[in-house]
Amino acid sequence: MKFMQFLSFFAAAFYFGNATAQVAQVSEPWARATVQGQKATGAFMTITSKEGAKLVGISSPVAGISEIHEMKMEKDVMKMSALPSLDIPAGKSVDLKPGSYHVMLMDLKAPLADNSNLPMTLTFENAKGVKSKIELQVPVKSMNMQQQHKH
Ligand SMILES: [Cu+2]
Repeated sequence: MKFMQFLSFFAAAFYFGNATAQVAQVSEPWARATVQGQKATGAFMTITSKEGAKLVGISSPVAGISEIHEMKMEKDVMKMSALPSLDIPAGKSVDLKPGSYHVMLMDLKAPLADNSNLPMTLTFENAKGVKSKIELQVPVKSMNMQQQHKH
């Protein structure tokens, strides 16, 4: 009997955990390492949301300015522009990757060393306009590490 009680408690706890899951999930975040004097870099990740959400804000203590950027070809020239928000459609994953959407960290306070971590806070808004935050520890990788990281 005791064992059954334990099992049902475990099941309830597990269900509760799912029910209060965050509005979005972030996987495989990484940021590109910088050298002395470099003032900006990109951070990348995959974001998914079961119900759909919007990424509306980014902040990190390592950067004076953190923005959501989009990269696009315009008349054969790659251009970057800041987006006020990024839609994460329900059930789809949105890739932030080099040459596409990315987090732009500007006005860096110190170089980002390979194999370090940087704290980052993402603010999401759900369909009802309710905001929630996700705190990340983003691994910093050099360009070479990025290729090794590919599965
Ligand atoms: Cu950018």
